[in-house]
Formats: sequence, structure tokens, C-alpha cells
Amino acid sequence: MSDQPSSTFKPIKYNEPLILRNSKVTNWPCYQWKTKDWLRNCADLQLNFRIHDKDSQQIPWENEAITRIDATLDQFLDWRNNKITQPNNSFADFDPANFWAYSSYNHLAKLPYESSKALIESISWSSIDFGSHLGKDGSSSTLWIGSTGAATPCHYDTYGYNIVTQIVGKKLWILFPPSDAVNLYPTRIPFEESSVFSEVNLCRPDFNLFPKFREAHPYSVILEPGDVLYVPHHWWHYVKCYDDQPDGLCISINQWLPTDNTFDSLCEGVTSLLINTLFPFYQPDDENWLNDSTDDSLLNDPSMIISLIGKLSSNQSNLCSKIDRWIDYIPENCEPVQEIDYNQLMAKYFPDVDVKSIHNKQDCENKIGQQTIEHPAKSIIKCFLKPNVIELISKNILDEIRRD
Ligand SMILES: O=C(O)CCC(=O)C(=O)O
Ligand SMILES: [Fe+2]
Repeated sequence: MSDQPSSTFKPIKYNEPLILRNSKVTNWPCYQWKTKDWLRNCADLQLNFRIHDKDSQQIPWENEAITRIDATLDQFLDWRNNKITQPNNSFADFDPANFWAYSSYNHLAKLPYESSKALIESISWSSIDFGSHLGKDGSSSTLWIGSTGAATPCHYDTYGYNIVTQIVGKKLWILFPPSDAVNLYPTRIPFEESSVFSEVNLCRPDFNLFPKFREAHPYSVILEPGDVLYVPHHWWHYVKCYDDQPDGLCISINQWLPTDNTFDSLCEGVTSLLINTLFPFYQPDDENWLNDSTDDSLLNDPSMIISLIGKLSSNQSNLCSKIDRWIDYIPENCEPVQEIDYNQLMAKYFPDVDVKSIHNKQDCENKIGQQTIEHPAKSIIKCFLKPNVIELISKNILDEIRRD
């Protein structure tokens, strides 16, 4: 496989999502693996899966999964194929006709090397022509393995930009531009390091609680095996394993790339500091505000922000640093992901949902009666953690440092 990009490069900062169909990912060995090859190469890959009800119409929050299961890749594949042979296979209690399973955010470098080595070596980012920062093999990549219906709630990633490859099965991506933040009702609860979630249930929006969602600008694309998606900085995304087969398998691999944006680090530091201070103020016993994938040791160290500010003060030039590590070239045959009208989006991807009735029903119903009452302390904490508040505090910190 050549390490040399073959396309003509346009050094430009792209602010719209782009899709490259049928890319050179098709040359990656793992793209060509059949189930038996996945088993030969990574049967022992230890993964953690969350299980959700296929019929649920709710946002698939990670912290509201029915359960979590530690399993190897071969146990998951046995379950999906309805062929559980091992007596210790924890999937046995869940009928794949009724439940989906998702193993998400698997940083390949953090999995035991012996079981991930073959996969890491079969990834060749340099062959896909998407900028010079991608690195060579899969050691900075993240693996996502799910069954049909598995989904990630709508969120944006606070750092960098993202290059996503589809390896097996199909995935629906619904994206919104950063300017839609106000229409998507950002929240940091549940808290996950570097993710800002939307409170809106995209597939069944409550227009009484979230009236501005009507103004949002969805973009949509279905990734097929071999496709590459570029997700620019701070674009929102809802993602769903979207196969024609009810028992479809979906595998994707991505790499987030940093943009050296000190301001994003400062915002995350301020968020951590506030969470440390505010969560103990109201600690419900029956709710988990941290996503399971979140390392709570990060939260226990509010001094992180102080040390960051110390570093910033001693290196004034950093404060002015613009994003200086951005996608620097793209393959010529990339296409922009298209914006789509919300009603068309629903008709196309969620034909079972009667959107008209959602609009009408909520226009008629008593608004107060519809709302689930949230504990006032939670509402207050959510407001403190809104990205516009965090950004204002971070800007004030920068001004303060500059004056010193
Ligand atoms: O594939 C998914 O389910 C979500 C992917 C995602 O959020 C990301 O790559 O940033
Ligand atoms: Fe994401």
C-alpha cells in the first residue's frame, strides 16, 4: 500500500462535513476480512457492550443502558448469529431480536496489544489522502462495534475534528452545524469528558420543551463500507447502526485529530472545575450523572485547570494561537454532506414515526402537564454548565491572564 497521497490537494479549512465514497479503505486488510477472519485475528478482543431495548423510543443515553456486558468479540458474534455455544456467554439473557448491543469508544491503544495487534496493523490511514496528520497505523484509532439499531445520542466532541471510516455494515449520521447549538439545547449531564450532548430526542422531539429545535438544520448521510466521513470541529452528530438486516453487524473506525486549540482545553478545564464543585451540592442516589466511560479520577482533580492557566500565563503566545493543525488536504472526489428538511429526514430514515402527530399532539396538550419535573438543583447545575457560560468564563480567564 502506498503511503503517498495520490490526489491533488487543496490546503483549506473545511467547515462542512464531507463524504468520500468507496475510498482506499477498501484496500485495508480489515475491510476485506470476513467473519472468520475477524475471529482468526481478534477473537479474544475484550470489549464492553451496552445493551438497549430495540423498541425504546427514548434517547439511547449510555448511563441508561439496560446493562453492560464484558465480552470477547467472538462471544458478541456468536450472540448476533444466534449461535451461543459458550456457557459463560453473558449475552445469553438477551434475544438479539429484541435488544441491540454497542461497544463504543474503544481506543485501540488501550486494548490488550496481543488481541488488537492484527487490527491495528491492518489500518493504514496514510492511504486515504485525508490530510497529513492522520498517522500510519491504527494505534490512535477508535473502534465501534454494534448490532442494527445501536446508536449514539446527539452530541458534539469538544476537541478537534474527526475522520470516520465505515468497515462493515451501514451507519446513519445526522449532523448539525455548530451554529445550531441554541436549537439543540446543549447539556453536560450526563457528563462525559469532551462530549456536549443535546437534550432533544431527535427521533421524537418534544416541541413544547424544545421549540427551537424546529429551527435546526439537519444534514444526513448513510455511510457504507469503504466510505470516509470528515466531521468538522464542533459539528453535532447523532449516529445509528442502520442496516437493512435486523441482525446486521456494524463496524467503524475513526480518528479524532487535535486542532491545538487551547481555548477548547480551557473550556473543558472550567467544566471539570464546575462539575467538581457543583455535583456534590446535589447528589441523587438513583441517577448517575457520569457516563460509564468517563474516568472519574479526572473529575477529582480541579487543580488541572489551575495548572493549565499557569501554563497559559507563562506562555503568552499560546493564548493567541489560532487553530494551527487542521485538515490540510482532501481527496478531489469528496462531496459535501447534504442538508435535509426535518420532515424529509424523518420520512426517509424513521418512517415508523408519525411526525405530523408529534407536531399536532404537542400543540394541543397542556404544556406543564407534559414536562417531566426535574429536580431544581439539576436544572441549576445544567445552566452553570451550558457551553455559552463556560465559554464566557474561559474568555474572562484569558482576559484576566492578559492583564496580569
Ligand atoms: O459511531 C458512533 O456511534 C458515534 C461516533 C462518534 O460520535 C464520533 O466518531 O465522534
Ligand atoms: Fe462524536
